[in-house]
Amino acid sequence: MSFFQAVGSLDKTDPAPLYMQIKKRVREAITNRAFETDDAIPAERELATEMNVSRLTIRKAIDGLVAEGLLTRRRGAGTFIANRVEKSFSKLSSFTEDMISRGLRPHSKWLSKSEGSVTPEEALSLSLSPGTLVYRFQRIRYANDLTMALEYSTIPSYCLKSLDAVQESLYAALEHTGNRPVRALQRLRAVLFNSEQADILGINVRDAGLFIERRGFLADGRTAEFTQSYYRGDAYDLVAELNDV
Ligand code: 16G
Repeated sequence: MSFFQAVGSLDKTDPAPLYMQIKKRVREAITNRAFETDDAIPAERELATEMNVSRLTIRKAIDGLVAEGLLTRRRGAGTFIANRVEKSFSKLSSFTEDMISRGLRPHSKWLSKSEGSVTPEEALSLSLSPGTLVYRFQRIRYANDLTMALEYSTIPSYCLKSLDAVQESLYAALEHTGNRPVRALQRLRAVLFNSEQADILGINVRDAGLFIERRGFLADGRTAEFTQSYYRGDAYDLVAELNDV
C-alpha cells in the first residue's frame, strides 16, 4: 500500500488544524501497521503537493510525529517509520505510562482476575510464606486497538485494597495505596508464541516475542509484584542506558 493510500485524503471540513489531522492520519496508519518498520515516507515537497497543504504544515506534522517517536529522521537519508515502541529497560515504568508517553492509548482486556493462597511456586517467586493471600491478574494489553502484550501478574494482598482496585493500571492502583514498587529485578528472554498466545494476540504461531519477568519491591524490601509479560517482538525495542562502572 502506498503512503498516500494508507493515510487517505484530508477532510477540509474538519475544523482541526491541518497539521494535527495529518499527524492523526499518519499515527493511525502506523498503529494499524499499514507500513513496515523502516519504510521511508515521501519527501516533504511530495507530501505537500499530494496533500495539498503547505510545506510548513507538513514539517510541523512530521516534527510532532518524530517527537512522539513514531517517525525517525536520518540525516541525508530522509524520514522513516519507527514502527516500534522503544521501551527503556532501566526505568521502572508501567505499560500505561509507556503507551501514553508515545501518544498511544493504553487499554486492557481481562483474561482473568482471581484471589487465593500462594502456590508453592509463587511463594518462591514472591518470597512469601505459605498461606499468604495473593491477587492474580491476567490481561491482554493494547495500544490503541492493537495487541501489544500478554501479562500475568501476581500481587500480595497487602499491596492492594481489593481485587477490584485494579482497573486500567496496576501501577496506578499500587501507587494509590503507597505500594508502587521502587526497585525491580527483570529477566528477559526470547520466546516463540504458542498457538494459544498467538490466537489471543491475533498473530502467527511461532512469531517472535520477548518474555520479561519483573519482580518489584517496596522500599522496605517486601515484594510488591511478580509479573510475567509476553511482549510482541515486532512491536518493541528494548533500550537501556549504560554507564561505565
Ligand atoms: C509493565 C511491567 C509490568 C507491570 C505493568 C504495569 C515491564 C517489562 N513490565 O508492563 O511488570 O506490572 O507494566 O502496567 O515493563 P499498568 O500499570 O499499565 O497495569
